Amino acid sequence: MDLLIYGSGALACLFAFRLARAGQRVGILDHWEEGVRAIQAKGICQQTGDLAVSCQPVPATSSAQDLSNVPAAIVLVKSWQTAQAAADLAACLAPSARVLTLQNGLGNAEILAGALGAERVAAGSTTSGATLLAPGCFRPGGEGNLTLPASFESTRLCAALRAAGFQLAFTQQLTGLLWGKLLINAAINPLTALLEVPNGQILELPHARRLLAMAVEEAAQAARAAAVELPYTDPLAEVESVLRRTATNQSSMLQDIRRGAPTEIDAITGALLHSARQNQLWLPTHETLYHLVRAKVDAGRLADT
Ligand code: KPL
Repeated sequence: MDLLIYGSGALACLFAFRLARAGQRVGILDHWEEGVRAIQAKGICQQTGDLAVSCQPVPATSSAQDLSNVPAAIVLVKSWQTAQAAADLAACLAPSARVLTLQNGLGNAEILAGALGAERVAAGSTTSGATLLAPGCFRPGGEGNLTLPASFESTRLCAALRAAGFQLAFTQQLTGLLWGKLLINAAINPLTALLEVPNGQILELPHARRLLAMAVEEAAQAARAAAVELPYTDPLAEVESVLRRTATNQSSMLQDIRRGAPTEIDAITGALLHSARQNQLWLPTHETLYHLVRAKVDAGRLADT
């Protein structure tokens, strides 16, 4: 195996599919049994319009004990699964292996570094969208940016991503990079999850667009208060551009809510509110979005009982 994708959700399938089609020997590790079983049986399927393209075989397992000496890994599970990912990767990576996390939210790289060593772990950011249609089957939801730490530029992992057609950008400003993605997720994910609309529709709903602008402004204030330099000069224009590029995509938070899965509201909006509070800043729009998402999840649970 050249590369392990940790996860079998929408983005994990997208990355594994593209890398495997480019000739990389990719494997999947995830604890979601249904996803793993579907990939074991049928490989990974990409659905675009009426066209379904399958890529197989893609070796998949739910146990790190099945793997050893893995040379590199990309972590694409939800932020609440990072501690499990860290333990699994510690058990199956080669001593020199590098790990890239492309997860949403803050704090994932720190958890991985705690188990694997800071020198082996790096955090990047992707604004690509993908929707999981069924276990092992995804629909790409728009081409995004893939920005990685400059320290990763000459790794085999980067060469593999380039060969698979990913357009890579590099930065030395890692905190800015992660906050740049945090702001995008904090603006888009709760709103799309609450309104149950695909990303692009936010731009067509005047009141949602107003809320989006308020959320972006508050998140930019929080970044300034934390002395973080965002990787773009006009945050609202950046968020609107992501919404346009991923217009038909369902945000990951909307997909989580629809599946009854835990959301990343704490790693995204919770992390933003936490940072703001530390700098004596009050973010009323995010505070409200946070509680509305939590309330929606609770209401969904109640309806299921
Ligand atoms: O990262 C995303 C997500 O849904 O989590 C965006 C970029 C908003 C794409 O949907």
